Amino acid sequence: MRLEPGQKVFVAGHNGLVGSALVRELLRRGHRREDLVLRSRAQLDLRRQDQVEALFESERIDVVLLAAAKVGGIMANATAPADFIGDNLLIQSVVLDAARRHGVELLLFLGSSCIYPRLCPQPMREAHLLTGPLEPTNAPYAVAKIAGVQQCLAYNAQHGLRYVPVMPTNLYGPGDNFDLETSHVLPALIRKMHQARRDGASHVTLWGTGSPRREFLHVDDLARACVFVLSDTDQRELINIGVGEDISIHQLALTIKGVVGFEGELVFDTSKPDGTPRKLLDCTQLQQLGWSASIGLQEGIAQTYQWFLEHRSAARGL
Ligand code: GFB
Repeated sequence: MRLEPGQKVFVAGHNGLVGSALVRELLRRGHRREDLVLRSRAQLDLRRQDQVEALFESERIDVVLLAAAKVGGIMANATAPADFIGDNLLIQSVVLDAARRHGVELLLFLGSSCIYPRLCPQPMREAHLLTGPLEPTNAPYAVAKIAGVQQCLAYNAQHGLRYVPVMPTNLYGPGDNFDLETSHVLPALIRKMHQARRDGASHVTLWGTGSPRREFLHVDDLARACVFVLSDTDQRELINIGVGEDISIHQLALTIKGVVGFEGELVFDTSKPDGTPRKLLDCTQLQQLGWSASIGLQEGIAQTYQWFLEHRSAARGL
């Protein structure tokens, strides 16, 4: 089964960074808004089996895009590990179980590049899953996501379904979380540099040494890749989604500094954790299927900064 307009598609987590991008991409590809099943967190608690069951009973859902998850940056993972493993295990097993029992044949599950071992050979291939110890700062989250990947593959094997686990690299874009305690590095640095410029501050403080390397994918590219994989291929196995190159956190900070126009110094607070030394995905499989990212990092940061300026009052964490 492939994703196509006319099907009833449940986008779980449609108000989040990934879910909102998936909705934009579905509409761009000809899906009608009235065919999308969308529920806010206040309307539906995905951790609650009774509520999820009631949704599947009331709507004849054909396809599920599971973009709802408890996510956050390095400090959020460290301070709320129970939520990161507990909420994610609940959400994914409740939704996958309900989907399967209600005859949903096609589902998208989003993992994260932190499921690969901390010292994984770079770039990281799909086959590197479960070949070594995890990064401790996000092990509870990674274990939950690994369970989700395995659950999809097991459902496919046992029930002949197409529950596709995709593995995105670090994401950013419009709708991101700009809360300095819980966000990922890219929105945090946009906000820090913006405020420093506005206040005439002499420096901005970064966490860690600045030497870890990360790969950043614009969420619109991610959404295009996900809809491509479901609509234009028969992929069922785990597949990486990235841009194919990484940069150091220090280089990222210099790029954001240039976009925002902050002219002060960068200071590194080495009492804060670095996390995984490097996370670069090998995207050969996706390229062989015919897809590659198109939004460059400088362009994507400029566009995200513009979004931040226009939505400051509404943006999460502000
Ligand atoms: O984006 P980030 O929080 O997550 O941090 P991870 C990336 C790197 O940026 C780390 C550094 O080395 C941070 O120490 N950094 C520097 C900062 N300044 C800042 C700052 O102001 N805020 C933040 N947040 N970081 C998460 C995982 O790992 O990424 C999750 O914890 C998930 O499980 C997600 O995989 C994609 O890339 O280290």
